[in-house]
Amino acid sequence: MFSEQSFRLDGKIAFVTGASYGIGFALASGFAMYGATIVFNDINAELVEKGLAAYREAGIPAKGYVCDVTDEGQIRETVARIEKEVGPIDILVNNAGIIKRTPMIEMSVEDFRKVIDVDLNAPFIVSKAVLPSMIKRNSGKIINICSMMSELGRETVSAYAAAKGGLKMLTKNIASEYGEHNIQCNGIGPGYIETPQTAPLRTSDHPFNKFIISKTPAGRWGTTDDLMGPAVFLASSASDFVNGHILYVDGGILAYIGKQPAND
Ligand code: NAP
Ligand code: GCO
Repeated sequence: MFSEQSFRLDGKIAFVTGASYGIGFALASGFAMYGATIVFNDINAELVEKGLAAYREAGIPAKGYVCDVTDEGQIRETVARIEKEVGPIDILVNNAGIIKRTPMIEMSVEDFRKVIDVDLNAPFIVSKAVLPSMIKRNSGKIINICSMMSELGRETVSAYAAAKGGLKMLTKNIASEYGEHNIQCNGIGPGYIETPQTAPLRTSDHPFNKFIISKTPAGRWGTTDDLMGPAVFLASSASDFVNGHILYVDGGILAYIGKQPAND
């Protein structure tokens, strides 16, 4: 029955990948505000220590694990450790991701494969490791961090768009295959958000900066705060009948043809 408690996450354990900083850190912080226990990983000890310090500063008693999300052995071991040391994972956010901006015909196959590995293969690997326990408990939430590039292409991001387009369909497939076990798998598609990943695009002299602002009805870049409420909703029982949906949090980019350039 819906109530004001429906958005609460008390007693839930949330595992957010790649969450030492950036979007992952923000989503985990939002979950903590609503009562969740936070577990995260990152690719090296330095980043995990950086993340632990940031969570401590925010008053969040998070636990951090060092592992590479593309390595199935490391992921299986880490999930087993989390379930032993903290408890069963109720909420999984496949957030860890990379991007390589190179014209496609100049991109090496190795670089293309690396982006696909982190941004698409890893969400498969981590979800595959977490789902059996969710099935046993007949309950679970998986949130995949998609992108504008799940729907749109642009120059230099062929590998990233291919991965994020695939992640949209992996999200729908997990929803289809495991929905009968009261598991909801949805995506969040952030627009253009101010994080280290987009920092190169936000320099004052970069034409992309003005371009994005002209393409966004909200007339601004998004912040990680803009993503926290949608993530809490998808992690909570308030969204128990939302499944296979990609929630675009983009200030309206996907709805908008773009502002007409001023007559110079
Ligand atoms: P970010 O600042 O680059 O953070 C990504 C995190 O994932 C970093 O901590 C990164 O570690 C970690 N990571 C990368 N590869 C990993 C691996 N193999 N194993 C474990 N951790 C790994 O990115 P962000 O901007 O916060 O984006 C987070 C997610 O949102 C990504 O999936 C991204 O594609 C997506 N997204 C971002 C935007 C945006 O505008 N920023 C918009 C839409 C979607 P390192 O520091 O070592 O790389
Ligand atoms: C880019 C940006 C985008 C954002 C995001 C948009 O180079 O176009 O990095 O890909 O990161 O994915 O939703």
